[in-house]
Amino acid sequence: MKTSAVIFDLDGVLTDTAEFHFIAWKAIANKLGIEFNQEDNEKLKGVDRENSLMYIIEKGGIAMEANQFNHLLAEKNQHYLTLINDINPSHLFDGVLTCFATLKKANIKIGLASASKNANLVINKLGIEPLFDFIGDAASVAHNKPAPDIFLAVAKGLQVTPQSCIGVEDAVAGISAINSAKMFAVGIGDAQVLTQAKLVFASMGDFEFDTVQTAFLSTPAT
Ligand code: B16
Ligand code: MG
Repeated sequence: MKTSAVIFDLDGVLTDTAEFHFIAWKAIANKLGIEFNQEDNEKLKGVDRENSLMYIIEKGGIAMEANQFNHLLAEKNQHYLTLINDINPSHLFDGVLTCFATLKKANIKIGLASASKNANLVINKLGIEPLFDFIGDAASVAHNKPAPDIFLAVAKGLQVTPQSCIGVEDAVAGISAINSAKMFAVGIGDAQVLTQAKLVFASMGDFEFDTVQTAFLSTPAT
């Protein structure tokens, strides 16, 4: 089947916000007396805000009222917003603009499927908002990654079938979401970690659309 769209994740694929999420979650965890390290942060990649805090309080084995839970979510986000304040086009990963130009030239649509409720703000700061044909809204889907909802919503917004889409993700939860959506999953990062992806590139700078397209075309439809 011909590729009709490539749907990108944001954090970890187009720019590196993981470090900012790490700093903000670590501050919350430490305030609760819970240790939070890079290994924990790795597990939270692609995981939405509520489930990330759930992971931390479960790790600490503590119970919490809804009020305090919501207060901590707001506090983490406030801290995160301060940390991303200085993001600008120079924070775009190498290779992203070249890749987008290749897709435009080939008449392939470009979508965004991020779990982040701050996605619009970040792509604005990166200066790439006008390059997308459709931007998914993490707040409006019923289930977050690893559920396929956000990827399916973006395919719908782009008016293409999921089977004709390629999804690009840096997180295990995101690759699962792409596979569940019956799209072709491309990983960005460590192939030993992203084992469920059909193809993995170490970074967006290594992303070769021809290689992806060839692999996609030679994969039998499921
Ligand atoms: P927010 P992605 C995800 O974005 C991040 O990987 C994850 O670490 C974060 O917790 C999640 O967004 C929610 O972000 O708190 O800004 O709504 O990788 O799906 O683009
Ligand atoms: Mg990501």
